[in-house]
Amino acid sequence: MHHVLTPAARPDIVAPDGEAPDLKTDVVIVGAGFAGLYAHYRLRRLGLSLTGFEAGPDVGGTWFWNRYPGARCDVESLDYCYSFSPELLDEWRWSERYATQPEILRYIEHVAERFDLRRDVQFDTRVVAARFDEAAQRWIVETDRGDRISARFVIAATGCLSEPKPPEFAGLEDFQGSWVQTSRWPRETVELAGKRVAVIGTGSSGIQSIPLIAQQADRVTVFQRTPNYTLPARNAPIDPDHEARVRSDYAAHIARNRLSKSGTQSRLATGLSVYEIAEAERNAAFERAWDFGGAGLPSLYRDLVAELPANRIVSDFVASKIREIVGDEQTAALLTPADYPFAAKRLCLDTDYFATFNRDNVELVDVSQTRIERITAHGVQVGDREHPADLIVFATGFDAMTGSLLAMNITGRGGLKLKDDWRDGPTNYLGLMMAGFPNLFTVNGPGSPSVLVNMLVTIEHHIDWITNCIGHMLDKGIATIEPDRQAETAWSDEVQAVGARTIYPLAKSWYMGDNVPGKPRRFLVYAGGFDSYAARCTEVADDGYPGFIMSAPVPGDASTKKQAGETVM
Ligand code: NA7
Repeated sequence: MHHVLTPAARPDIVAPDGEAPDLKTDVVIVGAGFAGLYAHYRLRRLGLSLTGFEAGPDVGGTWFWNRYPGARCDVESLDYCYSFSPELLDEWRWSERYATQPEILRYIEHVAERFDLRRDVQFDTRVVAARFDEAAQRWIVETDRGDRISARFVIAATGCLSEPKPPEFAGLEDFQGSWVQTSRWPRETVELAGKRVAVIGTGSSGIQSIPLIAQQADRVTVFQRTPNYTLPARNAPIDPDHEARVRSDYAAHIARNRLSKSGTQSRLATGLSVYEIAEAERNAAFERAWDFGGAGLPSLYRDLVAELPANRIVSDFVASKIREIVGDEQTAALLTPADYPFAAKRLCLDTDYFATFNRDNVELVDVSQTRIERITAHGVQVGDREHPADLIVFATGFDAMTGSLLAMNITGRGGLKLKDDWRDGPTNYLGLMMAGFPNLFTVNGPGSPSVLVNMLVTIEHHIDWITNCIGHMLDKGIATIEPDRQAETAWSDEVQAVGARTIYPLAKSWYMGDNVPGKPRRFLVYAGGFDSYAARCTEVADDGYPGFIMSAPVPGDASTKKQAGETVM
């Protein structure tokens, strides 16, 4: 399923003069995960020529790469799917409340097949540079296969959690066993039986995989730098009654998702303050939420997450659950987050995570004070103890939100490099576009609601907005669009101000850039809720794109279709 585009393969395309690119296209779409594929679907309908690049050998993005044991979505299946096609919604049936990685990947493959979305994608190809040519008002995109493409628009559908942190431990080259990253888990079976496995990292990937690794491996040593809050998923086959209710009016269900803060609807939210409820009643409700499973607990009362004393009530409840489940008191204490509020780091959902530490073959090693010193030939050295291992699993996370964009070596107007422009942290307008980088759209970019929201909702929203924007430009004969600096600064300041009013800055997390050494500390997500964000984006488009600069085409450039040209400030 791989084809390479060459001028010979596209005789309709004429290379422009100058540094002749191999190919001229209307839009380069980087990535063929959920976002990239939907971009192909929508933009094809505008009649544009598309060229997609995907680093992996097939579609799937995040769900292609993260195939570690236990990888599963933490948004319910009936919500974590495309909504653009009623027929697709109707014909695809999910088997579980929370879909596994293989099932989600099968779904993405089905969508690619059904709508013929692989057609314009060149797989096994990574974009290594993108430079805006001001004279031609076009992007020159280069790949690791040596392609040079001239494109009018670039859509970075590159994912929020796509650039894994490299294992940052001295001595790895001396290790005589083998090692894997959860985010690059091999497609071949990784033999765990009879192995002593070291797992480094207890974020979502560690929390999902450790219980399954422990069922197969001989011994598991878990290295934990920071304990995480995690709630039982209570995954199960989809509840037929719930499914029937959703399907009885799926369109209305989706419409409600789109009008919500998080792109999903909690089945537990009461709308009440925790202080309006008597303690016994509240504790009973907490217990029911714990038993119901999923991420509903924090939504039970409206002030549980954002208000610190209320947050303390729910974090104490989770701590009591950990003590109840984990037999060894010291291990229970180590597994209990102590120095940051509930849900300030991304909340995890698990299946039997805490109970796994009751197994005889599992040991928890606290590396919060004494750090992992190095990897030795035979294991992991912490202080004066060497923990033997045959296999090391790095579940150490990603250079989130900005990593995959910066990895593309993007250069805008006047030779401005994105990595210099973002030296103090990312800035953009609406999380969609950067000043000085015309016609380059980011999907779920930093400063948009992205990871705080059901990503399928934000993906469809961003791609729809981008498609409408490009459609508007084609109609009006506009060559380029980019935000003005003032609008960019105002938006970026607002993202920080909204973030500062939340609990997120109170933890060290990838939301804040804390997990990557040297990364500036800055809140990377818009926390004002999807509903108000989407309304804002609609308003900007309806009002003729205030905050954006639009320019007329270069004389003689037929690719803009219409020559009218207008400037909108
Ligand atoms: P996360 O959530 O970033 O978790 C990474 C884990 O690895 C976390 O526990 C880190 O501890 C730990 N880590 C990272 N570097 C080190 C070093 N050098 N030493 C010890 N421990 C380390 O990534 P995930 O892949 O689990 O999840 C990412 C998201 O994907 C998740 O939130 C879901 O949205 C899906 P730390 O907490 O930084 O002290």
